[in-house]
Amino acid sequence: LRKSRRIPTGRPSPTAKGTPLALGSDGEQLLYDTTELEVSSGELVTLTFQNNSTAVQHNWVLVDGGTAIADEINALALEVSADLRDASQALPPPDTAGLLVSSPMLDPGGSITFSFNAPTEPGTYLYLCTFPAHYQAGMFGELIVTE
Ligand SMILES: [Cu+2]
Repeated sequence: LRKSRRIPTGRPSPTAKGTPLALGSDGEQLLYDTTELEVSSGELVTLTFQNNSTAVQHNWVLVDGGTAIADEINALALEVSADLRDASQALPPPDTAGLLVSSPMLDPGGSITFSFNAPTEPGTYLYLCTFPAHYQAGMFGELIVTE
């Protein structure tokens, strides 16, 4: 596992310019409505994430790799929520190795826009929702970074 790059995590920056990306949760399902996003290496991206559910919370977490690191980070988030006995706190600690970007947990109907720099190394990076059981239900997708 490479050392996590320091990328600001999930801070709203409404004035930041950058390639706009948008995705949401898929209605009431434990899925994203977009399971593939494409960006260029290192470019500034401004992502809007919309929780379209009327009932459950969701977030958007980008990891530095594929399923192995996503599994690990999801498990960490679950531990945090179990310790606090609060599913809405199922977030990976900010300094977690392999964590690139993490939005806050959004309430039903909520949305957030924030900016981050895409990874510089071309490849496929998983994003997932770390609310308990959502990742296992299929709430993940791929960020494709091209040169
Ligand atoms: Cu979710």
